[in-house]
Amino acid sequence: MMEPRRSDEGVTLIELILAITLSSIILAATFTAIVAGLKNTNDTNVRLNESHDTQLVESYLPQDLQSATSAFVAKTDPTGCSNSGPASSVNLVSLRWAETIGAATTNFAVSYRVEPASGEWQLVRYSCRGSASPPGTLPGKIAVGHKLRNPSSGWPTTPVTTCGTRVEVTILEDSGYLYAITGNTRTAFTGVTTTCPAATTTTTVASTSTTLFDPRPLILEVDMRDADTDGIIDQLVATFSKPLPAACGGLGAESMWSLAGAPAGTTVASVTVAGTVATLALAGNTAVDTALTGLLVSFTGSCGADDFINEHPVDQAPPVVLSVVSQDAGGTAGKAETDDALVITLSEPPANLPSATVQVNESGDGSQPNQPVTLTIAGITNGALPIGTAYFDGSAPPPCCDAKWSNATASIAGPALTVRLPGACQPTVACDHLGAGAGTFQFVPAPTLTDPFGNPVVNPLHLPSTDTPIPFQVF
Ligand SMILES: [Ca+2]
Ligand SMILES: [Ca+2]
Ligand SMILES: [Ca+2]
Repeated sequence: MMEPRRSDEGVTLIELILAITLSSIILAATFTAIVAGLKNTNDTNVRLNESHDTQLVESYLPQDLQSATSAFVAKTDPTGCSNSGPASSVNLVSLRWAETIGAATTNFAVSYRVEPASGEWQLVRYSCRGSASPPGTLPGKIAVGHKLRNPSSGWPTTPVTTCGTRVEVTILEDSGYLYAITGNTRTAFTGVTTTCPAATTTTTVASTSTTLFDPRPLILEVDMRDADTDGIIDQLVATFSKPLPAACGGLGAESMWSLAGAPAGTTVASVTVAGTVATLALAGNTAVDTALTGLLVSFTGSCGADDFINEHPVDQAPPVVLSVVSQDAGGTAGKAETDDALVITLSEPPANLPSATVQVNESGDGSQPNQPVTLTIAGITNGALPIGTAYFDGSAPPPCCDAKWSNATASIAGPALTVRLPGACQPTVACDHLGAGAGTFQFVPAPTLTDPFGNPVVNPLHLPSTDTPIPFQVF
């Protein structure tokens, strides 16, 4: 089975996404999760249920461990969020870390607690994020383990042990099934006094379970999409751990879902269920914003799937090109002059300018009039883009004709990306041979130009339009 992608609270999402980006860099984060202590049981159903829960915990805990830079294992440690959980809950481990995307640092806190709910003891993952440390935002909450033993009865004295970057969490199910999940953290924890544990050994605990438990579908990931690429989020796609009952979709199912931090007027218009996936069509959103960093999704279903609250959706909505404008500061439209600029406005700020200065090239065969000329902006255009003809003076001597600006400035202000020409070009011919060009232009973004979550910028309308060619003079 493929490793389930989980989003969970933005926390883990961020981690997931950054893990993909940084995994090749942060060798220390190299992660191995093992499930140890599998116990023989004669009851196939119990074993299947146990395996299922193991997979659920595995889909969350190891990734949190991989992100974490500090841990707290005291039973009374709070979640690290503004909500400390019910008084009867027992903390197994709290994890904290921070991630920096662009100029913003976000602090994360996750707590795994054993607490009573729905007539059983559950392993509940609290998570929250925010600019404060520790974050005090509304916590997300999801049950990742069911049918656990009462924490006051029979659990290991020290269910969480650490050694360097290795953390092992032992969980005791009500059936007597005892298992451990081990992961490696990015850096060795501070503030953890537990000494290195002995290697995990298989443990058999007397069974107390008399009721088989059928695990319900549990949320693995919520994705946020802009299906028609108009810059407005219009769809949420929720993936669960197992197929959803029919009652989770269709008429009335939209009332099970609630949104926080969505643009005014946004509602869930309909829910379509297919297998493990619920697709929510949104209505009423008019905000051009493919980031929606404050959006939280909650599910309180009566359809037979596990509830969750305050899930940060995974951003799968690419930045959309809304406009492309050429600014002629030098006075001759179509001729590259000092302070001329190209301004590309997007539905969200791009995350990764190649640098504050970029190389701009105008290339073409100017030895003859009206030959096609191309524009290349390193890291911003997808290679050399045609910009029309007659940008060069055909009287220029050979070799002809490339003009380069190696120190053009690139800057981002909100969703606007501006590339501005410096004074002097570096020609293979004299810059005074540059003439005024004319033609049509279509901006094709470099695939490396993305939002913070790696979605490449798209130009679905091919602005400025060349589908219906219009005159567009660059610079
Ligand atoms: Ca849309
Ligand atoms: Ca986005
Ligand atoms: Ca100009």
